[in-house]
Amino acid sequence: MALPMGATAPLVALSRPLAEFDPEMARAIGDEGRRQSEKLGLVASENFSSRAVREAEGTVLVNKYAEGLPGARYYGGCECVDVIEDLARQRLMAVFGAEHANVQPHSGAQANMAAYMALCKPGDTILSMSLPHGGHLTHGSPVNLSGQIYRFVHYVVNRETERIDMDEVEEIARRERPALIVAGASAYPRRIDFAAFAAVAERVGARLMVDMAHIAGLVAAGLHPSPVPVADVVTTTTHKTLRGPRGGALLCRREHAAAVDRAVFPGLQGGPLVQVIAAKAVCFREAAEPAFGAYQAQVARNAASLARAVQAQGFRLVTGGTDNHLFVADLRAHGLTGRQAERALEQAGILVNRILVPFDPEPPQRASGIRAGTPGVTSRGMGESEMERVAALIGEVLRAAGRGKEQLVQAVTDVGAAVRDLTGTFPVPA
Ligand code: DSN
Repeated sequence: MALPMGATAPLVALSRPLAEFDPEMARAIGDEGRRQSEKLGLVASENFSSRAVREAEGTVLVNKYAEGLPGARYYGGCECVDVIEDLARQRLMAVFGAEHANVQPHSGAQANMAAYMALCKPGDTILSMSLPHGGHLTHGSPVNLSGQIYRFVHYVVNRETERIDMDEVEEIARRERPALIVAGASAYPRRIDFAAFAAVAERVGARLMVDMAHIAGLVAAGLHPSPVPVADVVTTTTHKTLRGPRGGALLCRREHAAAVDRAVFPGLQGGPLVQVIAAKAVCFREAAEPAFGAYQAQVARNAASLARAVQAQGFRLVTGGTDNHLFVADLRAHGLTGRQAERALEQAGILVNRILVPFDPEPPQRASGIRAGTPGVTSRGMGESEMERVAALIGEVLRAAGRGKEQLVQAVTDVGAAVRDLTGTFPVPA
């Protein structure tokens, strides 16, 4: 980088490239890039953001404080970041047809807490999906702040169908009279009937919040019914199917706008991460393009194809399949825990995560299932024929893991080579 003649020592020091100033960190980041590229990432909540998204995040915006909202900040010099945050808000509202948006939450967890804070008082009853049945930690788990501030009660899936049973949701809602009902999940492979949730909420006098973090990309593309017209507040992350930077956002009806904005700041957060807001705005622009719809349709086709092929390998899928971007395989019949399966697959370069299946007898550290999704492999350009190959590789590793150490070592060698071949053919976005 060209520095002015006579630049002072501090300026010279602050202008050193990362690789020169901190080679140890540059190497670690480079290693992570190689890992992402060489492994087959099937973690359902991960994706590969575009170069434009990453460029927006790695900018001078990291230098700016901007507490408050566009036009009403607590710092001077916010005229440029006001433009950035307004672009993000407007684009997000346009993608989902919402009346109001807040793009400041640092994460989905923060967005969920903001929604509770906007709609409830401490101690209020909230009805949400049980975590072992596909819900989320921030939907009232006792180890999460949400479960400590509010009185959460939970619905579970039906034992036979493993799907949400709206009659049971209504029965609990009538009994418990929650102030808020939460719909949305992090490991539920089926379409969620948000309109039915809204009807129950209306009948029992509750508000409805939807956490659409996992399916936001599918919703944006019209491939999953949108919660926005029927929910009081919708929360999301921006990095899963939506394929943006890591972060959160809220959408709501105009009547809740002030409460939602106040809950985010000053309720929960201080200065927003303006560099992430800029990257979110780029992601929302991508989400408005026709290519994004085609990508989401391929995510869903790939998930259906991978799920079918894994099933054909003899594995039981929770609910028998998928309507969205992910599936959950129950490994109990194969004598494997989720943790054993996750580890065996990782040795072969295939990344999934262990997960509880409905009515799981195992604790979460072991779990009986694995969750896999297709947002990442679809961003790499893989299609249905690759999904069939991936399912065969998964089957080979898991069958070998069930047989014993020696068989697993051989399978890991063979499958590892096939994974390297596949990931070499389908590179990650530059
Ligand atoms: N941790 C995310 C997931 O994997 O689903 C949800 O926050």
